[in-house]
Amino acid sequence: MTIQVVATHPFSDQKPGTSGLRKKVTVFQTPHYLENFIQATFDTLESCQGQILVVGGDGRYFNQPAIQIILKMAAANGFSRVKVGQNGILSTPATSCLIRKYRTIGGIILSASHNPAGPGGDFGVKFNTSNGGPAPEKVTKAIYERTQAIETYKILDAADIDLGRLGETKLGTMVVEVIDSVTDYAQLLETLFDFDRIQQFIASGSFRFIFDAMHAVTGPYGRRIFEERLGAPAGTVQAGFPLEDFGGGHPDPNLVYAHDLVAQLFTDHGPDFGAASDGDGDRNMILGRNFFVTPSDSLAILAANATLVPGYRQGLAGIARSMPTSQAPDRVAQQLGIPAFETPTGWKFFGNLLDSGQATLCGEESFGTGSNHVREKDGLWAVLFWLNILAVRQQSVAEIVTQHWQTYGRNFYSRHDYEGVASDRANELMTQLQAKLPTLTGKTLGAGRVAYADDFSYQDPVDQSVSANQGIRIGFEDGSRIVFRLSGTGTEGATLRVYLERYEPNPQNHGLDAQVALQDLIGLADSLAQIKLLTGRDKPTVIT
Ligand code: VG1
Ligand code: CO
Repeated sequence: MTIQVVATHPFSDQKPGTSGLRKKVTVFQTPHYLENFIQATFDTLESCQGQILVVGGDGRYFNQPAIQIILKMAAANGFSRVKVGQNGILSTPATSCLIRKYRTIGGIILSASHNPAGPGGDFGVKFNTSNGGPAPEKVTKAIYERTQAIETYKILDAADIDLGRLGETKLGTMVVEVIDSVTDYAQLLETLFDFDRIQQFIASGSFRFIFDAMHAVTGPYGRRIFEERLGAPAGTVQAGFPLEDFGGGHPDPNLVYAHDLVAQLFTDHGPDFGAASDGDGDRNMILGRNFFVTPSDSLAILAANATLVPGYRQGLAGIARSMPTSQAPDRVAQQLGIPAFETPTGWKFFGNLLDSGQATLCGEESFGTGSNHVREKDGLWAVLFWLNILAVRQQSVAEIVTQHWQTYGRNFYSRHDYEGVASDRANELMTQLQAKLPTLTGKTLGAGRVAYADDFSYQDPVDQSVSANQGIRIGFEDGSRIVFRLSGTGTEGATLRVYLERYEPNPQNHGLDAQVALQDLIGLADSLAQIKLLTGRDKPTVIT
């Protein structure tokens, strides 16, 4: 087996976005495209010699061919061992767990999360560093710079590895270790939650739940943990086998894309609890019977109930949320007397807070919740957290949430997405909005006075790095907010995200539909940003 040094040329578009490099599959299939990005990633490491790497993906189309290439490149670059999930399957949180448990130099996750898969769909590459978390901005910047200067990459001339067979194989001098995709991760979760109690709760027969894996990566995890370990009846995990095209669906756990699950929960005789995860297993949606829990409320409720769960019995150090996430978790932090952090969008910004022990729970409005057990958001972890709380409190999801609102008030919240907008239109919208910002503070708009209007800039409290232009926020004196951002995960055109939030202390009004409660802010967002005019759309593509 010989090491080939292949001549290549830079591709101008290899800049990672909110969560790794995402492109159409056909782009990744362009000769040298994947190889360049992988070599650039290896080149930014201090040394690959003798190091261990974790590799896996969400099972989408091109996952296995990409893994074969990465294994041969890892061997040629001097790694001593690669741990790879069986059949190429590793969820994002499971990868994070493995990197930490086996103290590897990092890991590569092949996923475009919930973006559609298949030959005409999307593919993605994420690099996680030795703490198990997504590469911070300084690393993704270095990788990008390297892609712009690359001239050669190294690859071993060898046959493909059988990824279906557990165990070790040699690739040159490197060991490829095909591992069970679930075991290590399931063991970690077992240390955090009261599995016996959840098991009894399920066995009691008074509680029924379903989990929708949406034909994506969490199928094997859900079947092993919920059905085999916790004894939930067969069929609890739906769409539980990963498919290369995710069954033609869009594995984004929200009210729009998880319609099969939603239809089963929004009936009077449906299950008591329903949950779904996304393509790579890091997101979660939580439903009760006829009840939707917003991700922001979910974070707040997990925080408020954390001491009911063994892994968090000793209390929380702090709670961190992304800027567009509602302020509901801040109210819990205040009550608990612990710090609340506000970071830019993307899990990489939680890394330093978790590593330094300042935050225990983190969350994003985009159906992402997690904790210091790994360095990624974790879909199944959130579901188990809820199951543990439900098993202890023996109340319905709706009761738990409405009681939470009675204690803390309700932060009405919604996100309106305008997908597939022409990039120049979206940029114009943001530019004209930016230009208005200095004139807004102190003005009365609708029923409220503007307390601040700015483009969010974050200084990391640990390494002092600054991330500017992280979203336009308009905050009102009563705590209401409108936030505008352009997505950093799409592969076609632009997606405008408008985040709306209003605080309501009065329990008499808590039953309102969020869209009704936020109606004034929705109108205001349009008049401020000229959304209809500039996007040419009269309504959002997706409302969550
Ligand atoms: C979106 C979400 C963000 C999340 C990111 C990755 O980013 O808004 O909160 O961290 O996806 O999630 P953007 O830039 O499109 O708004 V995942 O599940 O794709 O790894
Ligand atoms: Co994801």
